[in-house]
Amino acid sequence: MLFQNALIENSETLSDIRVSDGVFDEILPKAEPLPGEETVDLKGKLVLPPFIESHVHLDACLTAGDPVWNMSGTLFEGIECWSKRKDKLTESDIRERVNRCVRLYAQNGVQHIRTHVDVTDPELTALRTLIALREEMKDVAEIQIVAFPQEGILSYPNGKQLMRDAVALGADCVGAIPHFEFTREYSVESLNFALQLAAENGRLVDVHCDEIDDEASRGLETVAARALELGLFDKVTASHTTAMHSYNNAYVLRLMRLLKMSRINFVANPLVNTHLQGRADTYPKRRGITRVKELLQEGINVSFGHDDIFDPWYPMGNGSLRDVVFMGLHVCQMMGYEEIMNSYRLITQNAAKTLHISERYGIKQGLPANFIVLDAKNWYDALNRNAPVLRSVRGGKTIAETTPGQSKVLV
Ligand code: 17E
Ligand code: FE2
Repeated sequence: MLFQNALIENSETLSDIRVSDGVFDEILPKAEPLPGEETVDLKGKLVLPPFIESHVHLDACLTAGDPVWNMSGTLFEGIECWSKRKDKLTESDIRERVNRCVRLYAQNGVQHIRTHVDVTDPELTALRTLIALREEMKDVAEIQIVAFPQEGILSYPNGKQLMRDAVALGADCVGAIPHFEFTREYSVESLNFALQLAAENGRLVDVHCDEIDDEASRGLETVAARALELGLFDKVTASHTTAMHSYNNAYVLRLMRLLKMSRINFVANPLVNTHLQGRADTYPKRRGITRVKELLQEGINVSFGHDDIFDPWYPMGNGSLRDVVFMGLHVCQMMGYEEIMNSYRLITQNAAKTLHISERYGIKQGLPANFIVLDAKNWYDALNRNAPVLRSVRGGKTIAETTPGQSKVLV
């Protein structure tokens, strides 16, 4: 099959993309159709590698208000609301919601999802269900699962064993939540345990790290030190790190050296953390987003995630990573021309590094023919006009299509 007239990744010149047996066969300025070859005219639209959701909680998706709404808008009330919902979790309930949510992502051009799944549940119901769905839904999206101890590892009954069980059942990544543990000692011990568990079992790491407006929350330095010492390096990701917003600059200067040496990845969730953070402030109110611009300037990998789709922590969410980038550029003050133009990387190539899939991701000869087509000429245009994803192609097959609406001015 030949996809003609694509503008690949902000290129100003057209390309044709030949796909054979589900793989990118040739990418050329101009290719003649072979006898009998099917052609699709992409009409000079923007083509990107598929969007990657590098941080979401699929087990909790689409549960906002059930059984109670989060009235304060804090992370901690969200955890209490979720704990009530967790009591009613069943396999069929999780299946139905995750199916709807992954399809919502598919409409928006997302083909890879890293989901945190709460394992502070003696039955591990959500984890077992997500592991089954990871296989069943692989034609829609590639799902990566983090064993996420929402209520702590040391501060939850049998927490360490639940983490070990989750890894034995097949979780791809090990999580932790140092800022939620009862004490600083527990916080450090939970991180030592989590990174050691990952190292012993050949898994990735993704820690909910310092998601609090407390400048004394310093799980990050422990994560980075262990990533370096255990040789895990870029297999490790620190998510949220919102306390870094509040760290003093002298400490950040010292920390940055370790962060670079450790080569860990960062995920920021700009929609959700501008909503959850600053809740104990009067005025001025902190934005509570990590130092994205400064990390990128130091050559450290950062991706952006949605975090929530209509759940106890966030009462909105539509599966559009464009909205995540749009918010992130505003709140991180990254509105220079190049910053806007290249910001799709936060939800494509940078997220691929976070998921540790870079070597099999991208629009390159020989790789799986996965790509999306946006109703725009480049990313700046797509972002500014909220252009729909016209088509999502996975393994050479179109798995989602959108027909844009039309509006007219009548005067
Ligand atoms: N759980 C958590 O600890 N932090 C979050 N941002 C979400 C769930 C969404
Ligand atoms: Fe999260």
